[in-house]
Amino acid sequence: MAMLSFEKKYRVRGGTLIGGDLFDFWVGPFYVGFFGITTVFFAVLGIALILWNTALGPTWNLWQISVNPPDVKYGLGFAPLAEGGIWQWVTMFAWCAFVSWALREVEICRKLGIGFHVPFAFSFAIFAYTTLVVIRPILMGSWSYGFPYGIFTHLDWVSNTGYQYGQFHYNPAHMLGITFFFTTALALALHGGLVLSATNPDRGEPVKSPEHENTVFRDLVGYSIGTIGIHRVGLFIALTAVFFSAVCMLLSGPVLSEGGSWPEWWEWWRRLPIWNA
Ligand code: 07D
Ligand code: 07D
Ligand code: U10
Repeated sequence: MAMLSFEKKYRVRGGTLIGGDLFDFWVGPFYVGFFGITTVFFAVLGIALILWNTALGPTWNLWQISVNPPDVKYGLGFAPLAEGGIWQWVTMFAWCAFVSWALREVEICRKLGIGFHVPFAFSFAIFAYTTLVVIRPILMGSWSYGFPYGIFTHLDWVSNTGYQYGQFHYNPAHMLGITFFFTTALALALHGGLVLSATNPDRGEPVKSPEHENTVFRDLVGYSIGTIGIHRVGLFIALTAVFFSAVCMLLSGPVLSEGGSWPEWWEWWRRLPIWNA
């Protein structure tokens, strides 16, 4: 996108979190910054370790490559490199790369003088990842509970972990996570559709106003949340989806112990005293 006059004003020094002018410049379209360097540093180290792990065998098939967490017997200690130690280092580097990326977003927002909504949102993704590979394993006493870094193996982990609780769909926080994810898709479809319908008319037709957009929903359901409101609600439902996903995994294991059953959890409902009244 050509934004040359804007870039002249915006591409000036300042706003960095640490390091002052160090790395405070752009390479092509990318802002570099101290945290750009740390992102690249940790990403390259992590990728190198994944390549090394793959070189140890047994396959170079992209779909089957997997960096596996240590065995349960290593608990929360360091495991030998070839037996899960690499997974532990990849986890640290990945986490540092994700946090560096978030801090780079913060610096860019500071330079622009805008809010921190984008890094705030990304921090929820980091929180979900941290829940799965750091917080939950620590609460359960072993790094073995983290998920393996492989395209198909991480799917196996999700499936296996799900079946360890009988029927994972009965996990109430999982239900909330799914509901908010579905709602996010609905809201984005409505928003994308509505904006295009008003602002991208047929050739020769005038572009319509936010009044038209509001009216569609006032006529349809009696209320329009408005043009700023839809972005607030969109951010809220997306972040809430991720938040409840993290909660659903904190409940599965640390609270409802392994081998527990989510369907049985719902017995509290049948045990309510009102049914005996
Ligand atoms: C579109 C933005 C672009 C990002 C992309 C992902 C890599 C990994 C690494 C070979 C929406 C880039 C991928 C860098 C390559 C190696 C070692 C984001 C967009 C295109 N998953 N997951 C995928 C990750 C978890 C689950 C696809 C990452 C949890 C299910 C891709 C993480 C659980 C399914 C992928 C992560 C889980 C997938 C597409 C981290 C619960 C699928 C992702 C770091 C959350 C789908 C084969 C996508 C698939 C899929 C990446 C974590 C479940 C490979 C990086 C453990 C059920 N996951 N995932 O589009 O086709 O995201 O899998 O937490 O069905 Mg996964
Ligand atoms: C963790 C990703 C973080 C990503 C980061 C960034 C890069 C860079 C570079 C592109 C959280 C990575 C970036 C690597 C890439 C470039 C250049 C996001 C994360 C930091 N489930 N389930 C969820 C559904 C079942 C199970 C969440 C649906 C079964 C388990 C969501 C169904 C069983 C876990 C969800 C369904 C089961 C989940 C995932 C339907 C299996 C989790 C979204 C319709 C038998 C996971 C915190 C998420 C979770 C999770 C949806 C079915 C098990 C709500 C719709 C019944 C074990 N499931 N599920 O959390 O909560 O994203 O994770 O059947 O661990 Mg489930
Ligand atoms: C929104 C919006 C809105 C808009 C918008 C958008 C939301 C108001 C105004 C934005 C939306 C879109 C554009 C729509 C599409 C987006 C999605 C569907 C989301 C998913 C996005 C992707 C899949 C793209 C992912 C691409 C990324 C993350 C870029 C990758 C870039 C890099 C790796 C370089 C990063 C630069 C850094 C860290 C700074 C330092 C740079 C250098 C030193 C120079 C570069 C050096 C390198 C690249 C080498 C380093 C190597 C690395 C990191 C490892 C690479 C891996 C290998 C395997 C080699 O609301 O409306 O409109 O537009």
